[in-house]
Amino acid sequence: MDALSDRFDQLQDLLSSADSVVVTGHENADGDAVGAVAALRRHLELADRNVTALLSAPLSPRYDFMEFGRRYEVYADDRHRELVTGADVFVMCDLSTWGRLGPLEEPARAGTATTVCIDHHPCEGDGPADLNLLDPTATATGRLVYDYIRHVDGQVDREIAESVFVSLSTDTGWFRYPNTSADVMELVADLSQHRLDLPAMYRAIYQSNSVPMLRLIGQVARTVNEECGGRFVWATVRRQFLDDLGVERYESDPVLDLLRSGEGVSVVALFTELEDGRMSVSLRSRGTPDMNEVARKFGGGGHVYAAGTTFPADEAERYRRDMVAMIRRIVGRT
Ligand SMILES: [Mn+2]
Repeated sequence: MDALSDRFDQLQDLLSSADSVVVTGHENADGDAVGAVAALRRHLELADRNVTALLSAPLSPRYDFMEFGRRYEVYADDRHRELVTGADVFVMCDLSTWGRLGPLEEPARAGTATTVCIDHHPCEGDGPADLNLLDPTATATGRLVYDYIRHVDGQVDREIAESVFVSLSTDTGWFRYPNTSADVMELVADLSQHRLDLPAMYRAIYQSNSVPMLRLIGQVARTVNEECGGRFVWATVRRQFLDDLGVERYESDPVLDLLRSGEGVSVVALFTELEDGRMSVSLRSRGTPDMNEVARKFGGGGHVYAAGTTFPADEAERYRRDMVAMIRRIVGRT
């Protein structure tokens, strides 16, 4: 946090003189992106700033319990373009590449706002924005937002506590991943004092699969491929599965959780056929090999433990074969 202290001061200066601020996160916002955007939005509201939280798509219903569920807008070009291009400050959370902004990328780049990036993903260079608050050692981006709020002596109310908790709990896989430090647990103890109902939050985030989704998990489980003596497993979610089973809202996390529950599994790759023919890829490991490195070779990125990318429609099958072969080689060596 000390290393960011000067940048926190710069951010405070920037925000205190801004007439309008737009806050957003990456496309397909996960819990950390949502939590970080939510906490910063609420902080700015409490500080009497004119702030709008924009997301590129509706929140996953898993996060409907959050106060933030009623506090954001879904970006629509006809309604929000001027707001984005004319904002004084544009803050992007939990991403450090413009491409992950989805439909907000173009207006954000075209606008005159001073851009700010708050993130914990490994990033080459200084970061994409005018002011970059980057700390790849931070457990979650929500943690960085929380540290900023404390740095400027901002009030922490229930909505901020809930938001930061969502960031921490989801980016640590509900405190199961190696990034769950003593420091994180101390912060959780502090946040819990704000009447957070942790069992209810767990149910909402992790135990809210629809029956079609449960059937899909079973279907994918039947087609798991095993490599390197079971240390590497991969599977594909075909469009056909979703159509046949009537899955309306597909999310990869429950499938990934199942795959990595296998004994001795150290690397998981999940390929998902998208409607437009592209293929999205989610990679998970227990720390080695570095999933960020694998994803980067295919135009994506992420963390050591979790990374992803998207294959273009015309090359999807070939890229998948190449990626499986590459991971097989790397895992085979270890
Ligand atoms: Mn994150």
